[in-house]
Amino acid sequence: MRRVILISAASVLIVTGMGAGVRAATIAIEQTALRFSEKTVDLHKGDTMVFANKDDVTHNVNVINDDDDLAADLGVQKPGEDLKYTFDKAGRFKIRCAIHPRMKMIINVN
Ligand SMILES: [Cu+2]
Repeated sequence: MRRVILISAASVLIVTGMGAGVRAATIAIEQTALRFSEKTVDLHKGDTMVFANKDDVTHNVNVINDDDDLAADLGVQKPGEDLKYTFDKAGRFKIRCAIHPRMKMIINVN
């Protein structure tokens, strides 16, 4: 069973694995008004991020690793479309929109 955690500016819900061990989580954030809804998100290895485009414009999420190399180009993301990316490696990742340079956030994977 996978858990979905929605983080929004209004509420931050953090659910940690209890009892039967920690399972990979899915964390959802939104792209709204040409911004990511969180500046920083902390993940565990194996967790999946969902980027939900709530804007009426196309985005293109890039994942950039600590060496400033492109780890993933998630491609064209049309309005209303959700993208998913699973972080299998630890590190600090910069998330950028290739179309809108001011859209930035950080994902720390431990
Ligand atoms: Cu964009």
